[in-house]
Amino acid sequence: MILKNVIAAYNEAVFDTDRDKAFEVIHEAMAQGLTPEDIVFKVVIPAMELMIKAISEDFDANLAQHFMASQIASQVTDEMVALFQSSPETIGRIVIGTSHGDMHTLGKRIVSGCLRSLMIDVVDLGVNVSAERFVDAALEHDASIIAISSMMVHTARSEHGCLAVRQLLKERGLEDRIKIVVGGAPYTWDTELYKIVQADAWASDGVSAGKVIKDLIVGMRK
Ligand code: B12
Repeated sequence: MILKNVIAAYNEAVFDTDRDKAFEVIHEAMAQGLTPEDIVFKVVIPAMELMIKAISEDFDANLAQHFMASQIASQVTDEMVALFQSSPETIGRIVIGTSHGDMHTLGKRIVSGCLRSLMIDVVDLGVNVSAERFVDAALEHDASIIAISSMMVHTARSEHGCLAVRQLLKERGLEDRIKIVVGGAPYTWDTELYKIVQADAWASDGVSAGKVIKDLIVGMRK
């Protein structure tokens, strides 16, 4: 099955919200030589983008279909990222989660997968994570980065989100030891937003997140 056919068959399965078919297409593609990285970056993410385009034309009408499609994409991504190629040495450890009040999971999962493939240890705290939990978990796991995913403007700007994490780091004297990286749609819409919410850095996707995080970790070691 060549890539073009895999993409067409996977898109059709996702638009039909046929989970079993989507997995069948992916497994067949892998049997024929596509790597897990190819599947996430060349098949799953472009299909998500198509779906996002469709939903932006009629959000309410497509919401249920889109939710199902997101679930399929999340499940496929989870299976694939566990199989990403990796080298033996880890660079550092981060905790990641979706900010307080925010239930969007897919971006975070993709970022986690990319980071793991770049040999960054990732502790996933899930969705709707409070500021206290981010900081406590970073200490518990000896992580040097707190990565916060926010898909909605109000959760990105919320006083319970990144701003509260910054406040806690200040109060506990942890700012030299733990840095904050943010990402998600609101930050791509306003590339200065990360400064307003007092993060140390932001990244637009999983691959650039890897670079930004690696630079921060190396910077802290100097
Ligand atoms: C899928 C989706 C949903 C799904 C979520 C399913 C799931 N399991 O995740 C469902 C249907 C459940 C949903 C619900 C809602 N949604 Co919604 N949703 C979306 C949609 C269409 C796509 C998000 C997505 O999955 N993108 C695909 C992934 C791959 O991309 P990504 O998340 O951007 O992630 C990439 C980067 O941003 C970055 N990144 C992401 N996180 C991080 C973190 C770090 C640290 C870094 C460095 C980088 C990074 O890397 C990722 C990989 O490249 C967006 C529209 C959009 N254009 O984004 C709306 C959108 C985010 N949703 C929106 C809204 C309003 C809602 C609801 C309130 C709807 C409702 N009325 O109930 C609820 C909120 C529920 C809640 N409390 O969280 C709005 C937010 C509007 C705003 N201005 O804030 C949007 C923008 C739609 C719109 N245009 O109005 N949603």
